[in-house]
Amino acid sequence: MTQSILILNGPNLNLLGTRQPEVYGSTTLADIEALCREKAETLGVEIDFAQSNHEGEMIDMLHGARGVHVGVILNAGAYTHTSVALRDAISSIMLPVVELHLSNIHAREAFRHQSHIAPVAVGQICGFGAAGYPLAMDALLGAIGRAP
Ligand code: CA2
Repeated sequence: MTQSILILNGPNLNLLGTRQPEVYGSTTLADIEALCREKAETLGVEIDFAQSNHEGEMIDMLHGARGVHVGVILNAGAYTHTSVALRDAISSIMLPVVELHLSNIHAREAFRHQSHIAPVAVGQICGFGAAGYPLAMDALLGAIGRAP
């Protein structure tokens, strides 16, 4: 059976490409989804590409990933810096999670330097804009032992 990856995007990422292009680029979330679908084809995997502005809904999606997806790529947006609940959800699902950010969160405001996700993620990719998504797909498959 074809392996599947959940690519989950958090709050405000639906607005990509409409505001703050100097920080997040001019690529829209639909462009990023297309990029991920192209990459998925070359890797021979399926993807479920999702976005939610709601913490509880993101937790439900993470819980639902068990037994369906082989791992998760998570851009949790600002919840990265605030949500112990998302961290606990990641710990509970026993699936590899790659933390992803468009911007380099370590080069920005101090409150963005802390991630509740990082300690329970297999790794973090940040600062490469939309190109980080296909990088994260390679990294996740590498982490589960399915090297490109
Ligand atoms: O760099 C990233 O990917 C972030 O996860 C994006 C979050 C931010 O809170 C994190 O610190 C880093 C914010 C996403 C907001 O996206 C917007 C898009 C267009 C206009 C305004 C916000």
